Amino acid sequence: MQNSQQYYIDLESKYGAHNYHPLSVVLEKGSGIYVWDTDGKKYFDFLSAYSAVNQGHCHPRIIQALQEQSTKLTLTSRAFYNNVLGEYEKYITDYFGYDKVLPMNTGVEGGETAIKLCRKWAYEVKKVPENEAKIIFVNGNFWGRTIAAVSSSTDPDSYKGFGPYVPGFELIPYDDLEALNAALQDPNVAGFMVEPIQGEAGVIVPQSGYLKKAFELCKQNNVLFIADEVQTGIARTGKLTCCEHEDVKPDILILGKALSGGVFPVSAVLANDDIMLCIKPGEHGSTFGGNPLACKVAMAALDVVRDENLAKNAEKMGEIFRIRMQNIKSPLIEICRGKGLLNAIVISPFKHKNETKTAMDVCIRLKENGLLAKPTHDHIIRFAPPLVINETELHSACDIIEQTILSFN
Ligand code: IF1
Repeated sequence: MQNSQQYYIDLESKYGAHNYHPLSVVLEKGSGIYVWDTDGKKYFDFLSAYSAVNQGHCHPRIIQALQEQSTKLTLTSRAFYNNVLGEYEKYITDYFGYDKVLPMNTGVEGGETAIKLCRKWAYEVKKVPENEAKIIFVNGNFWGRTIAAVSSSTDPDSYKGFGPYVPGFELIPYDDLEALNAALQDPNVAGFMVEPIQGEAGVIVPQSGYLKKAFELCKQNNVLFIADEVQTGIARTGKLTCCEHEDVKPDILILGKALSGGVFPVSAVLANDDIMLCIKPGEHGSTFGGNPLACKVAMAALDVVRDENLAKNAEKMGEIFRIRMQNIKSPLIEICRGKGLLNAIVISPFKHKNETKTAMDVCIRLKENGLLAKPTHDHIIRFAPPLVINETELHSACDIIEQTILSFN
């Protein structure tokens, strides 16, 4: 039937590539922390488009910036100057405390850019022999879907069947300083790229002090510390960047997702001059990177983060959330972990009415009860609401999660 949710689901199935397995809900409207399906049912959005809508859906200030700029000038390419890019570059470098920014679009392009920049720096500054530069990654990393990104992946779903792979990448265990120290002894190592909290791996928080020590080890060995804060950045974990929790200022900082408040893809790579100026005209770029529409949207999105104190709110709400989860008396929840409003619960496989159930079954029932969340790796549910959520709303959402979990007892 036209306009039923099944109608839209069938359309996607018939005409779209089958590269996703969404929860069966069709959304048509979003505002703040809520989304509505095509039947008018309202949900708490506890995924926030994988942390891209930290500022909440359709934030009026961001949408206003979009509307105003969209009638003036949207894209010039970088073949010409535009009157917004420079203003944005000043704004974002002040905001995060770096000399320079290189604007891109998606998160994975940010990662690609960081790796190119790091390799270039290795040859020009560190004097690594040509084509010998190595970048160290950690097991379980996720930074996107390009050939380079899957070449560094340890998840067969991501890499299997897509070879041959990009050379020059090395893998070590996450949260393992000894392994990092050993890997850094190779003089051809140029960079260490890491998520301060691993998102896709299941919200894996390293031991306290890991980032700080890893950064110091990189410094001792003249290796660039590259932070992939595409998911953890922009207030999600209770600070502007997750690295700030340990007073670490990465040599290269990658941002994406919430940089536009979820309006469209905007990413950025930040670094100081000694690194950023290694890339010369013609050596890197993108048609859409730094377009004036994106620049205005990103400035509005970052204004909102600052003016609405979203980092502080994420920190406070996150603490309440984890306490609420820890107080649920159910054998289903093995553990709740996270920082700020990037959290996950681990579900132990369980039987309900003689059927084996997984995190997906919990998410389906959460959806029926008015809260959207997505499982990762069968047994983990990530909870990441927009950072504009207030305490009353958070408690209502926690009530739904608690009642849903208890309904399986
Ligand atoms: C998908 C997860 C989130 C990222 C980090 C770079 C990128 C991502 C740390 C690339 C992207 C996504 C992409 C999305 C699923 C998703 C995800 F489930 F895989 F773990 F966010 F939680 N660095 N993360 O998390 O950014 O190019 O996509 O803009 O469907 O692939 P992108």
